Amino acid sequence: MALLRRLVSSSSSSSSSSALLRPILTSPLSRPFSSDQTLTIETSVPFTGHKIEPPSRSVDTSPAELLSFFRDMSLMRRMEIAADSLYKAKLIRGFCHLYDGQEAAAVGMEAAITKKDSIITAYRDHCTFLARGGTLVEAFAELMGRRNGCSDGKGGSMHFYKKDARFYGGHGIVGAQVPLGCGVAFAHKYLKEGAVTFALYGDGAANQGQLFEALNISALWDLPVILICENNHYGMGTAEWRAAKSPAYYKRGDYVPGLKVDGMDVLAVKQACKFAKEHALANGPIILEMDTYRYHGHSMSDPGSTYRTRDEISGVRQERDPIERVRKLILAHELATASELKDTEKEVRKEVDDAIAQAKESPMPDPSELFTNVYVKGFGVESFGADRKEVKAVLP
Ligand SMILES: Cc1ncc(C[n+]2csc(CCOP(=O)(O)OP(=O)(O)O)c2C)c(N)n1
Ligand SMILES: [Mg+2]
Repeated sequence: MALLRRLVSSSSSSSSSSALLRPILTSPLSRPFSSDQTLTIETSVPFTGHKIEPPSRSVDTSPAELLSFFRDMSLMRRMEIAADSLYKAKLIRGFCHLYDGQEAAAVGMEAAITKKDSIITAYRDHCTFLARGGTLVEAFAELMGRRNGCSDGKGGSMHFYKKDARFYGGHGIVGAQVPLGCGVAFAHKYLKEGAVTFALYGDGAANQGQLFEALNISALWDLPVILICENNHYGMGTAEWRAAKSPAYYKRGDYVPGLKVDGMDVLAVKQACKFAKEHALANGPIILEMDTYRYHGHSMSDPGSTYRTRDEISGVRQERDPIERVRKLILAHELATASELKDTEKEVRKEVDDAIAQAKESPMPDPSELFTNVYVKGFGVESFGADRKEVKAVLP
């Protein structure tokens, strides 16, 4: 049972509030807390460190932050479930990897950092985009290949971007985003920005050679990069024990410190990311392994039930679900009633439905856009034959 201490302090929580925050406290005076009061909550599982002393399990939060966590994660869950339906209705085509189950990682990370910091991830990217301040309309329009999408409808599910919030995608080649993230961290250091990069990858990607190469140079140059291994225990249909000699991913950096984190506990994620950011700015890279779970199959072509049991999935839902964990905390501390939380879920549902309707109104990209934003503007690209002598085509 999580330990909650009520502090008398009326100062607001030290973390930045979420981009999606909409307080749902309707009558704060009837509540035992004011919305910005500091609450200190202990994580249910301790952190485990590798070559580093782990941070405290006591996490500072506030009623407003817990309510925003509930709302944000519910919105993400609803978005992913709606994307599943749109895919089945053939309104979304191509690849589509859903994030439901893993929401605490995206939301907790965002609560610990600012938009000066950068994030780069793989193809399971819808919720990270939302957490960075992207809108539901941009997300659904992108999924449906429409012009109002966050990548002008040309990237689809795997290639969400939000450059103004330093979200650099959205990458399909397993592990390839990690060296890119280390490069972004190099830029932060070179430009003396005091910012860090969070480079996310999966347990399957953790076995990729390029990760170790990028980590070596990042450690050598003390780059402010945080490698986050979102360990959902499967790489497509392969369980981690079939793919990894050592599934202790937080230790896999050898000489680089690491931390194992309960990735289903949004407060633990927030604490770990705050700690990692401070560490990375002062000392260079650190690995965070987030122990998490995906409810859906790997992608829409995977029912997700042939390589794991239904009991395993329902067990995680019952015991570790990140949204239910926050709901219980809110109810236990009377920050909102069960019916107010249900109302929030109804609001979220409507918000998602409205966004889908709006996204459907967006036109498809114009055929003249086929090559724009693919190659550097103005450079033009020449396509050669195999002998590099004969120019086959000149692209805009
Ligand atoms: C270099 C490369 N190899 C193989 C693939 C095919 N592939 C796509 S996702 C995936 C599994 C990755 O699993 P993990 O890193 O655990 O991420 P998760 O899907 O669980 O989030 C594989 C093998 C690919 N996209 N790129
Ligand atoms: Mg995985």
